[in-house]
Amino acid sequence: MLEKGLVIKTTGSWHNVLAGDKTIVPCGIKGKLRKRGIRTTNPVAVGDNVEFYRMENESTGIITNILARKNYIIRKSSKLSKESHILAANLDQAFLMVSLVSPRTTLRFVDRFLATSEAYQIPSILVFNKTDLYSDELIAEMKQLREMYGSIGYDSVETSAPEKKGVEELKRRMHNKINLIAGNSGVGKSSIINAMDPTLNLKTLPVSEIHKTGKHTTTFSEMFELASGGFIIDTPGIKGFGIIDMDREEIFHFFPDIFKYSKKCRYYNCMHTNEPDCAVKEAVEKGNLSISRYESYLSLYYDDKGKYRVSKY
Ligand SMILES: Nc1nc2c(ncn2[C@@H]2O[C@H](COP(=O)(O)OP(=O)(O)OP(=O)(O)O)[C@@H](O)[C@H]2O)c(=O)[nH]1
Ligand SMILES: [Mg+2]
Ligand SMILES: [Zn+2]
Repeated sequence: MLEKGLVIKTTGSWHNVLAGDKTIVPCGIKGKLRKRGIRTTNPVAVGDNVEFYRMENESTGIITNILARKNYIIRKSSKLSKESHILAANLDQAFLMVSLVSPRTTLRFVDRFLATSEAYQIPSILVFNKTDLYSDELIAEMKQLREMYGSIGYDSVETSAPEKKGVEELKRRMHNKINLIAGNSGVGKSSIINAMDPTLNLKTLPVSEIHKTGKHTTTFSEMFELASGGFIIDTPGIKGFGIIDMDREEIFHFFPDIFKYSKKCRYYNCMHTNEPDCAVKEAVEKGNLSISRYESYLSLYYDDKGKYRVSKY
């Protein structure tokens, strides 16, 4: 019998498929599937909706079809390679976890992530974690940042793992959706997921230990079903979305606040750098557009040869 399922984990040639009856069926792939579609090293990714058959023994299965993807995020297999590795598919939204202390997330990192999420057309939400460690100054800074990003259209949530702050709000926002969680190593992604659903019991490490190994604690791609409903992908090794190439001339399209002002620039092909009568620069001078956002834009614009790679974060 042909069944439909959701790929929740991939390890080499095996793919764990969550079936309609809630059982998890390790599946191989029908040979023919491998040749189709985009040039990827993995034909099936976490988040894929698939059709599969169970084998006679019923404990394993074979995937025969991948249903059309709403979106997907990729990583290039190597710098020169034309082949990509699909990290995850069918994301409903992404949560970028940031912290203002230990470790401090840079705004450059935040803005690169948000621009990439715009390019992928994946709605993003900021999560300010470790608020229990913030001084009064940092609380004030967080408030300003939340207002600034909120005015562009990015929601944010304040969380603390030990205090369980914001945990219910995250559960609500993630309910019945496929959610990606990203952020620098040590900001507390796994800790917050554990706070949302202690049965998941993900491995976490003190920040001091992370620096010693230089590696993310989370090292493989897996999707977890939350007891409160919905799925969450705790991203390993990638701090952001993986690689995306943008043409230099279109980078400002992925900064909604800059894009808004760009329509009033004198030149239709204004890049908002040195051109006269640039409405973007005027907005920065008047304080209507955040300087840090503009600087993030420039840092992407002046990146190597106009192509920017998110892996450079
Ligand atoms: N004070 C405080 N510490 C936290 C909070 N969240 C996480 N931590 C600590 O920060 C350290 C790193 O947390 P992890 O959850 O492992 O971080 P991660 O983002 O999953 O890191 P990677 O898997 O390496 O990407 C651990 O020692 C946690 O206990 C928080 O809200 N407040
Ligand atoms: Mg982790
Ligand atoms: Zn301009």
